[in-house]
Amino acid sequence: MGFNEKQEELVKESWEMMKEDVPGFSLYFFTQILEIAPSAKGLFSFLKDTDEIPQNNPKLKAHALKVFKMTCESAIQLREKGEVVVSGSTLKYLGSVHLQKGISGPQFEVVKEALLRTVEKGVGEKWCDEMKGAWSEAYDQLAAAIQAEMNKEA
Ligand code: HEM
Ligand code: ISQ
Repeated sequence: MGFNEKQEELVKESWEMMKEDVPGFSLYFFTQILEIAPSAKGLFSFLKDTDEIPQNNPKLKAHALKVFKMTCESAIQLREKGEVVVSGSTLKYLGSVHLQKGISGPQFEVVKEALLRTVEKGVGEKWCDEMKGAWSEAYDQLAAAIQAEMNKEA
């Protein structure tokens, strides 16, 4: 399903607000993932040797940033092209990373919920159903593309 300009605008606008505090929101994003699914902790190599979620772990920050950015890109492409186009090699790579980690459908829902909570916190009172819908759609399309790649490879 394509995206309209309003939806793209909403995603871009909220991303601009979140950029102000990338470390903070990365940490919050990750905290939410673990709150919803504590067992996910063991999956992430950068958490293996710690008991706590590191406050300022550069790897965690970089990873979370990529996820946000990709979801944003996904939104922009949905508007421009009507579908998500991640460059072939990136998608292949993401497919294989997540396949190797044994990530499945329900976990994609966990990350989605955590992402939405993070955006909600990030934009404060600007949060609304339309914004939630736009981020949901952008994420779902991106997740579908990754999962399709995973299925191809499996
Ligand atoms: C790794 C994005 C969904 C768990 C990664 C990386 C990216 C990414 C960019 C880093 C690859 C690298 O640079 O090495 C995404 C996106 C998702 C998604 C865009 C959904 C649209 C998920 C889900 C899970 C998950 C649902 C399940 C909890 C992981 C794990 C790694 C990873 C465990 C490896 C981290 C490590 O140990 O280095 N993901 N991901 N991802 N992702 Fe995701
Ligand atoms: C990798 N994949 C999905 C979500 C993530 C959140 C934080 C860090 C890494 C991630």
